[in-house]
Amino acid sequence: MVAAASKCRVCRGPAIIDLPRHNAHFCAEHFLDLCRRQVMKAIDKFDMLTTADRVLVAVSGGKDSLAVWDLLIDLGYQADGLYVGLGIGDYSDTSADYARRFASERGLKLIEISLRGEYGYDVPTAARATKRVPCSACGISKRHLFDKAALDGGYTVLVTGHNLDDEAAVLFGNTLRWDVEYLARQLPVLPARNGFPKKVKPLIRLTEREMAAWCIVRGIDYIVDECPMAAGNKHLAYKAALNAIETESPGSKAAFYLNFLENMAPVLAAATVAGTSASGSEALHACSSCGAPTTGDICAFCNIVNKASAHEPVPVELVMANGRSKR
Ligand code: Q46
Ligand code: ZN
Ligand code: ZN
Repeated sequence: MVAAASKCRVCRGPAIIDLPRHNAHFCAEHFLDLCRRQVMKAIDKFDMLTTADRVLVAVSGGKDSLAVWDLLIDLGYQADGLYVGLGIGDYSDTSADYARRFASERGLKLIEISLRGEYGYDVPTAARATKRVPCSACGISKRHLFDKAALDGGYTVLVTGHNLDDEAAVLFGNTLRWDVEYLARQLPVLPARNGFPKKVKPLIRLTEREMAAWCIVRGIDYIVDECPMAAGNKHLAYKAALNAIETESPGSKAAFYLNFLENMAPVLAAATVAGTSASGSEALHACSSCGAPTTGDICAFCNIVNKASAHEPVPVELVMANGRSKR
């Protein structure tokens, strides 16, 4: 990860990681300190959490969600985990094992929900039955179940492990299209609204690489493989483009996203309040099937449940093979 002779910026001891955007190297102890400080800074700046909150962390078994759970516990927050079994073949089986092991080794509570066991479908089948791309069916399912679990469990905040790379990639996509509605909503805190819990992203100041390093230094095992259904997802291309820019100009990725939050998000928020954007203008009412907030008669989740649970199970390989041939 770093040249042997490099020294920690703080203690001059042997460094384990170089962080070009900070123009510095760090030893294990001071790297962990830097990560904690970045999380505390994000939490403070956006009023994400207090130690009185009951926090639910959505965990996937990957590095970011396990790292954010670990960081919050380390910083003194009360946080339980939530794992949703998406039924994406071996990937889901393996990722569940990592999430369970992390929780049991630390004596933490992990709530588990199985799409197939409790709702009669999985993500590959939902993609086929609804003719959606897998990430769309998956995202609708996860968002609904995260919200429901947080509200049913009496949690005051739902945490996700989205990091700087994730948020910068989404911002890049929204900016390429000048999608003002999405840009106006791209904030690291969404306040609680009727039927929705408060949602926060404490890792917005830390990168994927830093979260992988956090897990290695802290001895956290996580699923390294990407979800097989992510192949072809535009966000991967946006991340690659941003990484190429970052290599040429360290710090660009953080400046792109964090300066958006600082300089552009307030302008968009003011424009939205003034009524120049249609975002949030559609009235929400209760889904006639599950009661969740929706603009239609039944919500997108119930629509997926209805179609996918009636469909014969579709193996992940089949959806991927068809997806590739269409691209
Ligand atoms: S799990 Fe689901 Fe992701 Fe896999 S199907 Fe797409 S959205 S890539 S975070
Ligand atoms: Zn040091
Ligand atoms: Zn519903």
